[in-house]
Amino acid sequence: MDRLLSPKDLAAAIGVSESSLKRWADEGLIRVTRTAGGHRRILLNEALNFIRATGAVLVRPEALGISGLAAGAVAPRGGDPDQFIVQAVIAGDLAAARSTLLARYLEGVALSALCDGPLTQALHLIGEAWKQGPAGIHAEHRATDVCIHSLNFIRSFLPVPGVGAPLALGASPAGDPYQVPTLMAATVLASEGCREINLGPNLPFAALSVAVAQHKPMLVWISFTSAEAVKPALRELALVENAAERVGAQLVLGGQALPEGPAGARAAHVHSLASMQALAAFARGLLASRTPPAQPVVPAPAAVGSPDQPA
Ligand code: B12
Repeated sequence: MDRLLSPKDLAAAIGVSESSLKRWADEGLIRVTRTAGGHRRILLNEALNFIRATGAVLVRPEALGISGLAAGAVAPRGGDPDQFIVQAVIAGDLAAARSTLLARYLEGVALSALCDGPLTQALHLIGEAWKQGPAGIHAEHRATDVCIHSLNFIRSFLPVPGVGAPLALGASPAGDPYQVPTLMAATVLASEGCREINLGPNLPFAALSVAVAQHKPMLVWISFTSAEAVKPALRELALVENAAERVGAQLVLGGQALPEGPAGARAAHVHSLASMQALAAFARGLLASRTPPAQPVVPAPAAVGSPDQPA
């Protein structure tokens, strides 16, 4: 998202004066670039990070120029926005699903919570529909597509990780056709500051092992959803375990088809986790153990989230 906003655009979007916005920029609270003529400009992603980090309220979202964020496209005020997302995914209403998801993300809700919450709830509910015959199957495909588009939409607004950011790489095993859970893992890890490579569904472990050796990630994830694919995959898991160990990567297993219970004789670098929030917390722990603590660069929410004060 290379779009540039003027301080006036962002000020209008969050209901503060242009002079306050310029002051925050000059104090380094929000990063700006300068035009040839010396005017301040703010990258759209930077503006969204600022809104999310400070808890600023979007009073005129249309000023950001993101189509679909305007009132009417997102959950009506007073309603439960997560249930609005659930219903939008089930109904195949991409515009409503992705806009409300972005609005929730900008309110400060963790992407991992949105994945574990409304997106998964919608897919689980729709999973009952296929039992009622062919009419339900097309709805599964449509809901899957809505989730994929919505996750990629959010992905395009995430902070861009630096070239040196740790890498996470993952997939679903051979015979497992499910696209959403492995995409969720990738997007959640990106939202935690990782570079990510999602190799998608139906990937043989021999191929995953080669990718691990080549890219040397910090973290490898595998998502198991298909009950048929999980048993043969687990018999071959040693291939990926060994590849991960050789490059010093942590291997994280998850998904509804993964058998519950103790990991047995699994190696210390192999972990089973139950949710996207657990994956996010695990990644945060790994990242914190590798990088020095960052200095806060944004003001406390009250300083910019409240209606404007004179500059
Ligand atoms: C969409 C869908 C399909 C689509 C997939 C489209 C696609 N390209 O992705 C299609 C139509 C192909 C399909 C096919 C089939 N499906 Co289907 N499908 C679903 C459905 C509705 C959604 C799957 C999904 O994306 N879920 C969303 C994910 C995010 O939810 P989750 O897996 O619970 O993930 C959470 C955690 O497990 C965890 N997690 C997941 N991965 C990872 C990874 C890591 C690293 C970590 C830490 C955590 C983690 O975090 C997630 C968020 O909280 C499910 C319903 C359901 N309950 O999930 C049925 C479901 C999985 N399907 C089912 C069945 C029976 C089938 C079919 C046999 C018949 C059919 N419906 O046509 C075939 C078999 C396919 C195969 N080869 O295995 C059953 C499986 C029952 C079982 N256990 O055997 C389900 C549960 C439906 C049901 N209620 O009966 N399906």
